[in-house]
Amino acid sequence: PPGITNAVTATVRVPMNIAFVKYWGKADERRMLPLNDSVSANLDDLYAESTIILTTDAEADGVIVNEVPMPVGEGTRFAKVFAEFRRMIAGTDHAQAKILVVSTTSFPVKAGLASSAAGFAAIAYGLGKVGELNDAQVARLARLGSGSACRSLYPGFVHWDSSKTGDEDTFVVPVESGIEFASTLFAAVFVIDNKQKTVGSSEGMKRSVQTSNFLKYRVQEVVPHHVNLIKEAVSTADFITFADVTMRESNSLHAVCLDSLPPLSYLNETSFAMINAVHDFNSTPAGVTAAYTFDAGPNAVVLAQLTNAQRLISHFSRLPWAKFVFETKDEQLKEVLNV
Ligand code: 2P0
Repeated sequence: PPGITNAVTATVRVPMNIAFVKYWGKADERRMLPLNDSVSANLDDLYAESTIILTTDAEADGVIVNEVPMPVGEGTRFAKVFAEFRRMIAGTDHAQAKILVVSTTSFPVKAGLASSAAGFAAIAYGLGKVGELNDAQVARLARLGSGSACRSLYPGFVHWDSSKTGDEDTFVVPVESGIEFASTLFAAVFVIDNKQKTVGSSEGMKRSVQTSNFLKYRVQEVVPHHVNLIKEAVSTADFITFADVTMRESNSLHAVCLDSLPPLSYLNETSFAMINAVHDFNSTPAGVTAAYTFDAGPNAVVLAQLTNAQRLISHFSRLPWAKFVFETKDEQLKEVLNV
């Protein structure tokens, strides 16, 4: 900003991630520790870009997201992240500086596509650069902003390990061969409804922890089994197992949501039509070649191997309600899809 001279700055870009084994429930709300492990991969075309400025010339901290100033006062997640960052850099030259953040996202935040995860991951990564923090500190700052944000910091598939609870612990780890497997896949994001969700994730997971009996079974039995299966599937490039676990996980999350009281119903009729369309697609002689996953909203993310892109596009183009945007690293495919 004009007039600011005494500053240290960094600009970073961090993608949003989509979970295949879902995080749903906190063991510790203050420290943002999850009840269960989760596994995700980044959608590289959907990213947040943040410029972080540490300066003694500003009067107060400030955050602007897509040109809109955000509240940063006490009780906000920004304030929590900034306070922890200041503890981390106590005693250094920048300890007295104010923090300014200017972020933009490559996707409309209100499209219901991305939670705040990419934004907080970018802020944490940027703060890590200006504050010279280590990876564990950056991941912890991201987690404080938004739990799932900590998974955006590594490429390929990543595993957020709920058993690593110490402040110095490395709790996000890349999955073996995760970069290689991710490079064979693409994601189609189906924007089914772009209205803001009625019950946010944090509130929704709190309700599930308090009221859902099925959540206990999910945390103790279902998730550990799925984590093992999906890590093995990723490292052996076994798409069928990956797809099976991904769809079961999404269904398990939404079963817990319905088992909460009052129930949380994030999926709508079109979401279920989408689920059926993917199972139809998978019941041709080509076998299981696509997988859906839904977060705390009705929009679908469909994963498939690049080799099946054309088949998938022609299958879904026939469905009048299936408007989608593609995410792919494959330049040739981008050209074909005209994205
Ligand atoms: C996930 N979700 O694993 C799950 C699946 C939504 C459904 O993580 O309260 O924004 O900031 O930790 O990370 C969304 O929740 O919640 C989420 P907080 P977050 O991606």
